[in-house]
Amino acid sequence: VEASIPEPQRDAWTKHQVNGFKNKDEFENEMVRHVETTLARSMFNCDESAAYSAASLAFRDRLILEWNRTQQRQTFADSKRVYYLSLEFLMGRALDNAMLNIGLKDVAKAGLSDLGFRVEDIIEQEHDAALGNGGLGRLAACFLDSLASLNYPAWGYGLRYRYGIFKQEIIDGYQVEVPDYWLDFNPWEFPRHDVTVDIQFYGNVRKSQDDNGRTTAHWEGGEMVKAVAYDVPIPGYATPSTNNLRLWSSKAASGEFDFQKFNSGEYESSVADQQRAETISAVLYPNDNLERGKELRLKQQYFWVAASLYDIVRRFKKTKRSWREFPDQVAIQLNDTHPTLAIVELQRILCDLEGLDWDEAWNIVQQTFGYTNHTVLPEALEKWPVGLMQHLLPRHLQIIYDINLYFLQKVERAFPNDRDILRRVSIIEESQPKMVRMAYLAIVGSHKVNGVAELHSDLIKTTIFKDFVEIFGPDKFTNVTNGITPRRWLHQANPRLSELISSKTGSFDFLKDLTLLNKIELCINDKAFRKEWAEIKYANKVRLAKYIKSTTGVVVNPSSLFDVQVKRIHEYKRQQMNIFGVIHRYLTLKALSPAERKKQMPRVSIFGGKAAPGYWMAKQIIHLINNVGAVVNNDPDIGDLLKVIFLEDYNVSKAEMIIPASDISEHISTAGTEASGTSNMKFVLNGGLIIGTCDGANIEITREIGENNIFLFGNLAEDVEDLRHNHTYGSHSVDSDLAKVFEAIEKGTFGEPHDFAGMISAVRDHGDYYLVSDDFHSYIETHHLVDESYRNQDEWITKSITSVARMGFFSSDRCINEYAEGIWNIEPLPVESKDGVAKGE
Ligand code: TH1
Repeated sequence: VEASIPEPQRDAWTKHQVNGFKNKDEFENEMVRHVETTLARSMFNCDESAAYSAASLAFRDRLILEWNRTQQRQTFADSKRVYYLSLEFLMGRALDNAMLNIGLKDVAKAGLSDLGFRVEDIIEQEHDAALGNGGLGRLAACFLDSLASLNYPAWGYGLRYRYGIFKQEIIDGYQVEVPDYWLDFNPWEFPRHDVTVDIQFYGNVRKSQDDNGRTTAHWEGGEMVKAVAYDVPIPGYATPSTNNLRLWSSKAASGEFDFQKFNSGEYESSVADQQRAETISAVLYPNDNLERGKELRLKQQYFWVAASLYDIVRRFKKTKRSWREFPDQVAIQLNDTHPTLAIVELQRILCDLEGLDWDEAWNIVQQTFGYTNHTVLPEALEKWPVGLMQHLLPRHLQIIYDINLYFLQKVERAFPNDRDILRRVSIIEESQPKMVRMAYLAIVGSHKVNGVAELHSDLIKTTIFKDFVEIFGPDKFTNVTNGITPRRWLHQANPRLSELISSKTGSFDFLKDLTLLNKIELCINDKAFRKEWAEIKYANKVRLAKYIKSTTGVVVNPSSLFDVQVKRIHEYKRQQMNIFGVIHRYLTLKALSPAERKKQMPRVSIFGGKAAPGYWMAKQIIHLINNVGAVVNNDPDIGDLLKVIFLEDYNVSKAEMIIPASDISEHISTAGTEASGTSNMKFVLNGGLIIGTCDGANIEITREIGENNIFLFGNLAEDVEDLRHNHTYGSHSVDSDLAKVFEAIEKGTFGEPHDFAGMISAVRDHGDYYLVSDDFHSYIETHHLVDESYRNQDEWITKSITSVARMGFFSSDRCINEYAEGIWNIEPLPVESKDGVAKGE
């Protein structure tokens, strides 16, 4: 049905066009209106929470208008769009970001002040949107910010989990998980009850033949679940472009209840059906860099992928183009292998539903998809049992077998004398049980495969995907080094630093072109600038110290060297090496005379991060950190010389406070294991130095900022294999300093030694897979260098300013432009702003 208003009535619409507030007065007007009508409250019961709600609703109204205009503009332009498929979007808070991107934070600040509130307190009211685990989910969020800011026609597609990543509490030194129910009041999402897709599971496949002998597959029976769209507006910075993030929520397909069952008295089973359907989008799997192969996870993946593809295809069909043009209109990026079934689903739509023949369909599929790999850890590479796939998605398994057959035939023709290569590259692993290798399927079904930092992209080409480079040639494999959005990670997290930089560079243009930061290197000898630089860092440390006092009760001295490691707890990230190093420092301090002690550089070791609930070793690490803190922080011999802090429930909004307060941060993964890392970029951008291994993006950071400005240590990726081999077959003994640390733990210095036996034996008795002992000596030595360097504050500040000046490369804007040009082949859509000036390229 045509829903457009007829021409004669349109005048009335134009006359009443809504525009949203533009100044303080109009903002206040909107605030009061929302408090009194939308929220049904008044000035007599408007607390900070209500003020947050009203302010968000006022900003949301503005966003919706630009969002509608952006969508109309994109539809009208009819150009190619990119769809970013990610199971995780770690968005954090939206209000501050909306204020800054729209450019009305000052207006809001003044308006809120008139109404009796401080803008900082109101921003603090918001609950983080935490639909992700760590780096992979936050990367997706940074990408959305850049896509909108650069005016690319782009949509994100994800799942609307009812529970995001759990909240972490620390009780008696142990991690306790609490569910994160975040949807109570969420002004940033719009339910689209009219945008739904029915998703099929289970059932069976029937084949029919037409008069021409053409066979068609029919997927029949099974279960239906309904996908309902929820849309989240994504504002660009300093542009009216507002893109869409569409999150799918699951519901029972037959309305509220199965009425027949309900009426016949089977209340319980009809409610159970409904609950089973809603379970699909109920909870985010809390594993980072680990795949556990649960059926519900596969259901989530197909549910989200099928709904998204239906939506994308529906949009394409409206353009009435021929299928051949699909890849000219649509680019789909797979954020890791989690959405790989999209490849199979598009092939199914084209062959089974639209009647294209296999080769033509497969051509379209391959041209449409790009696949980003984020890890080489074997335990994170997705594999699904063939039996499970057969049961849940019978038609998809057939298609996977056909894709594999044609692929292997091609390989056989190209490598006629190599029997083993077929076994190695087969999408089906011939194990017991047989498994579908999702990364291989993703490679075969995409036109480009990229890693996320140079070292990582090189590693995948020479290790896990080596055979595929031989088969497809090297051009299919490329690198796009990760980036971060300077809007959130500089301007929002560190407003005073952003202000100072703008005073020297002449404007806030560096937030759109981060390479402009290089201008501040010219101010390196400007005394006042350096002083202000140091004062800002100190003020950020004071703020963090206050937070530490209020949440842990521990008083830390803001003049100490703040040493931060905040990220998911994982053996490969080596928080265990850090805490062993802290224990070594403690033992060393204890052995000094009081006079010698006074000469040492005071430190605060700050940890934060969640352990996956089933990751026993990671939980032991958290426990040890807390126990060490309990001893060290209360030792009168030590005082301010060493404090050990574990910050509970590390998340995006806490990162925005912690990162600007760091002097040095730790990025110390075993070489070759951290694909990129992105917090390393955030710390340096905020004037913190880093200590790290030659891994992931640390290497490119070093290249950009210069090796004098970073503390690198440890073995190289190329040596890891040999070292591991020696642990197993050669003579191998634990580093002598580390042995003393183990001795102290085993004596009971930090509580019940038995609690930490696993951590010690992993290094001493089980091959030290993560090379903690191999790197320990150089780690400790490098920390001495850090202490010495920090003593010379003048030198330290020079390093800090120089590093920030040279961080331009790590903007996610650069990263998105590389994807757009090298993988998606899309252009930004120029925007006419209301004053008639064209923005965007
Ligand atoms: C992370 C990588 O570990 C990290 O190095 C990288 O900077 C980040 O992705 C962004 O590229 C990954 N997170 C996950 C999460 C899951 C599975 C694999 C990875 S890799 C669930």
